[in-house]
Amino acid sequence: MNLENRNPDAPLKAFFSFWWGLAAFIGFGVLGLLAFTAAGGASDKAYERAAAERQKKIDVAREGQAAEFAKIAPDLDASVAFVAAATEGKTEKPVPGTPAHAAMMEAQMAAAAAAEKTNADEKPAAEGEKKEEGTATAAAGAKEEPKDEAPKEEEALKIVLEPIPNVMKFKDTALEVPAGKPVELTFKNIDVLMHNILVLKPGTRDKVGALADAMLADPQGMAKGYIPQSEDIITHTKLLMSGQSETIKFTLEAGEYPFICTFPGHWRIMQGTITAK
Ligand SMILES: [Cu+2]
Repeated sequence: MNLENRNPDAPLKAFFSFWWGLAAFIGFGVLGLLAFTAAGGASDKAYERAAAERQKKIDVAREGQAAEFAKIAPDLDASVAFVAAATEGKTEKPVPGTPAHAAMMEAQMAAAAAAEKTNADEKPAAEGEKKEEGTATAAAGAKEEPKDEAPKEEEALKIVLEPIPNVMKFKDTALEVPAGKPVELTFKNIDVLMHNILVLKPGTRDKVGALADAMLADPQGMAKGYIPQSEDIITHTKLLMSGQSETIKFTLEAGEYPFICTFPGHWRIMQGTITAK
C-alpha cells in the first residue's frame, strides 16, 4: 500500500472528466442548435409563422370582445340605437326642460281638458251662459279649432295678455271690453313659470282662489292644471308651460269680472279685473 499517494490514478480521472465535460457541453449545444434549426431557426419564414400565430391570438381576443364593442362602431345611427336599447325603460320620466317633458305635460293637460269637457257635458249648462260654456269648452280643448267663428259676424275684440316674468303678476290688471261683444283673449306665457288664466263671475275671486289652493292636496292637481271644478269659472286656459299660449273666447255682460292664475300660490297677486261696459 502506498500511503503517500492514496489515489495514484487521480490525474488521469481528472483528464477524462475534463474531456467528458467538454463533450457533453458541445453535445448539448449541438442538440440545441439542431432543435432550433428544426423549429425554423432564425429564418424569415419562422418569424412570419410566429407573427401569424400572434395575429391569430389577437383575432380571437377581438372576436370575444366584438359582442360588447362592435355595436359602438363609428356608425352613429347604430350607436344611437344601441344606447337607446341599452337604456330602454331606465328613464321613466322625461327630464323637465326637455321637449319630451313639455310633450308629456301637454298630454296631461289635454287629458285633463278632455275629462273636464266630459264633466261639462254631463252638467246642465247654467242659464244664459250656454253660448259661453260652449265657447269655453272648445277653447279648453287640446286643439284650438276656429269652427265656431263662421256664424259670428261681429269682429271679436282681440286682447293679448302676458305675465311679468318672475314676479307672478299679469302685465295688465285692468282690462276693458265692450259689454255683449265677443272677446278673444290670447294669454302668452312668456315667463319661465307655469301660468293659466281663469275668467270668473263677479265677486267670486276669493271663493275660486280658495278652491285652487285646496287643489294643492289633490294628487291630480297638476294634471287638472290647478283648475278647480266651479260654476263660477266663465272660461279659462289650460295651465300653460313656459312659451305656450292659448286663446280663449268669451262674451261678457256689463260688470266687473275678476281674472286670476290658479297655479298654487299665484292667485293672490296674479290677478286682475275685466270691466265690461
Ligand atoms: Cu301663475
